[in-house]
Formats: sequence, structure tokens, C-alpha cells
Amino acid sequence: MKSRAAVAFAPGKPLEIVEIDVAPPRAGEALIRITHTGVCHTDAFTLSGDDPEGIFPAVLGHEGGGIVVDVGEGVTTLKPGDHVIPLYTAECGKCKFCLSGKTNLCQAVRATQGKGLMPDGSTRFSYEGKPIYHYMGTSTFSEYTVVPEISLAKIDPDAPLEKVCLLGCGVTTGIGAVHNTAKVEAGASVAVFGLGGIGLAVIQGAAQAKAGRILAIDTNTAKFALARDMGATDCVNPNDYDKPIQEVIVEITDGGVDYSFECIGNVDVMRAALECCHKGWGESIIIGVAGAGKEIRTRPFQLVTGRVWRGTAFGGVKGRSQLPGMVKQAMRGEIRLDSFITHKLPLERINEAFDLMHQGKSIRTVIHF
Ligand code: NAD
Ligand code: AHE
Ligand code: ZN
Ligand code: ZN
Repeated sequence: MKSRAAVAFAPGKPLEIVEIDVAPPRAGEALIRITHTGVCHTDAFTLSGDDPEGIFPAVLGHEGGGIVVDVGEGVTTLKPGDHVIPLYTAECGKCKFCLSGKTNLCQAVRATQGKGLMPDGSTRFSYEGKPIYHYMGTSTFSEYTVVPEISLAKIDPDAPLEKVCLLGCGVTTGIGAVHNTAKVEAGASVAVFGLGGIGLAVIQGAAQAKAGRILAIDTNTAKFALARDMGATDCVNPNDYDKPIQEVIVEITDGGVDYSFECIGNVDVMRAALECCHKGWGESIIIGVAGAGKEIRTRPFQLVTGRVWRGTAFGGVKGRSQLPGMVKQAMRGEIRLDSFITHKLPLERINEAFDLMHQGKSIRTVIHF
């Protein structure tokens, strides 16, 4: 079938809106009509050419919501008409990772996913007879996309897809990082570096956890109002100080925070986030994605003296089993989504969503098809 899609033909170039061909779903796959998709910084990261796994031409997008149109052979848990959120972290329930009880990083389809292919090693997308690659197993920048059954969370059909699409990445990642990865407890102090969709969701999670003090850190002060609205108690601009930001935070928190979160993808900030943690117990969670060749550094003494460095993908959330419940929470108003949606645009204007993000003017732009 034909599908309107925003295709990344080459790194560093704007997406092109073209009509691609989408082949029917094969065994274990479903064809989804995407109704809405958010644009996450990770899409911009891959488009920039900095992603070691970036493959072109590809249909990017991984923060979508849609409706099942057709299913391939052997699909038992989904049927046409079901409402779904595509998952870039699958949940097969059978692999060593799923069975470990220690991680959400299902590996059942991860190898082919990272090569832009479906689990059988082929692609369902083509344009003018040439293959177009998938992205993160989701490719939500196409009106029609094909996704493995194990990479689809079936959600309440009454949930507004134009909002709950944000649970496909940003909001879930931030909230999950607080509850699943850091396990922030009531009264704890928290520092959040970077106040985009991810950082603001971390603040929301920290407020849910009844953290005592929530420090919001960004060089763009336009982000502070929403951070305060989400629950930040202190807003800090590193450019206001002539010493490293970790020293500032250690001073104002009497020795450092209990938890910090890096939500930017900057390895120097990752170091600051670790070093602003309290001696003996402070934990820093890396959420930001850094480009090819980037490495983190600190003095090992920082870890010897009790600070902990962790990372998290999709907030440690197991998508098929946990995301439907988070959708219900959003429907009950227990997870806020509206405040993240600063812009809404049709697919044809998707490049403006990237511009708004780079200019620091948006939190999330939701694209409609
Ligand atoms: P965003 O661009 O909306 O927000 C980033 C924020 O960081 C902006 O407000 C910007 O002003 C701020 N910032 C940039 N440089 C800074 C600096 N030196 N000091 C302080 N603030 C600075 O991005 P986003 O969509 O919120 O994503 C944030 C990061 O999280 C990206 O790296 C993205 O790839 C990553 N991410 C990771 C996961 C995961 O599962 N680990 C999931 C989603 C996104
Ligand atoms: N492909 C990159 C890494 C990108 C990355 O870290 N992705 C996160 C999700 S970001 C969502 O916005 C993730 O889930 N990682 C775990 C995984 O299995 O991909 C690289 O460096 O190669
Ligand atoms: Zn994302
Ligand atoms: Zn698995």
C-alpha cells in the first residue's frame, strides 16, 4: 500500500515528505495506522548523523500512537481496530533479559532493529523500488508502519492518541527513570539537568515520589516556568555562576543531592551530574544519549566515595505489561501530558518541529497525519 511518510534520506538533511510503499505485515507483525507522533531529541540525534546506528534512508520516529489495520500470520494478541503504542524496547516475555527480572531491555528483536530491519532481516518500506530502513523498530513518521507484535502495547481505546503518544518515549522515560531506575523516595533531593520533555517528566516523577527538593538546571531560562509548574523547587542557570555547576549544587544542598538525572546527552554535564551527588550515597542516572565517540570521565574517587553512576532506557519500563497502566494513569490525570504539548503540526510541517526543538522553543511537537 501507499503511505505518506517523512523520510530521512541523508544525515543532516531535512526530512522529505513522500509517498512510500509499505508491504503487508509478515508473521508476527502488525500494520499500524499512526494517527499521532511526538518528535523526540533522539530523532534529531539520529538525523544529525551522530548515531552510530543511524542508517539512511530511513523513516524515523518512535513516540507514536495508532490503530492496528492488519496482522500477520500467528499474531494472537492484537486484532484490527486495537489502539496501540509502538515500543522501541520490545517485551517478548521469553528472552533471558525479559526473564531476568532485572531489566526492561528485551533483546528478542534488538539486533535486527538496530540495523533498520524487521526481525526476518528485511524491510517493509520502499520508495521508487529502493529499500527504506526502519528506525528503532517503530518508524512512526509514516502514516502506515509495520511493527513486531512484541513491540506493541495495546492500550485503552478511549485514550486520546494525540496525547498518550508521548508515553511512547519522553514522558515514560522520565517518570520511569525516577520510579524504576533511581527509586527516589519521599523527602529525597533531586537535581535534573536539561528541561526538555525528558527532564520535565523526571520532575513530574520526582514530584509524584514526593521528593523534598527538586533542582531544575538548564541554560535556557525559558524552560523554568514549566519546570516550576511540574514541581521544581529551585531553578538554576549554570551560566549565572563562575564555578562548575556541581560545586554550586553541592553548596546549596549541604553536600550534594540524593539523586541526579542527566537529560541532555552532554558528557561534560554527565560528569557534573555525578559530581553533584552526595558523598556516600548519591546516585546519578544518565538518560541523555551522547554521540558516536563520546565518553564519560570522572575521578574514580567519586565512585570510591560512594556515588553511583547508572543509566536507563525507556525509564526501565516494560512496555507491554506496564504501558497500558500508565495510559490509564494519564486518563485519570495522575500523569500530566498536556503541558508537554507546546506545538501541534501536520506531517507536511514536521521539519518545523525539529527547528523548534533546536531553537529551544518547544517541549514536544505532536505531529498529526
Ligand atoms: P530537548 O532538546 O527537548 O531538551 C534538552 C534540554 O537540555 C534543553 O532544554 C536544553 O536547553 C538543555 N541543555 C542543553 N545543553 C545544556 C547544558 N549544557 N546545560 C544545561 N542544559 C542544557 O531533548 P529531550 O527530548 O528532552 O531529550 C533529552 C535527551 O534524552 C536527549 O539526549 C535524548 O536523546 C535522550 N533520551 C533518552 C532516552 C532514554 O531512554 N535513555 C529517551 C528519550 C530521550
Ligand atoms: N543508537 C545509539 C543509542 C541510542 C539510545 O541510547 N537509545 C535509547 C533510547 S533513546 C529514546 O529516545 C535506548 O533505548 N537505548 C537502548 C537500546 O537498546 O537502544 C547508539 O549509541 O548506538
Ligand atoms: Zn525518544
Ligand atoms: Zn524479551
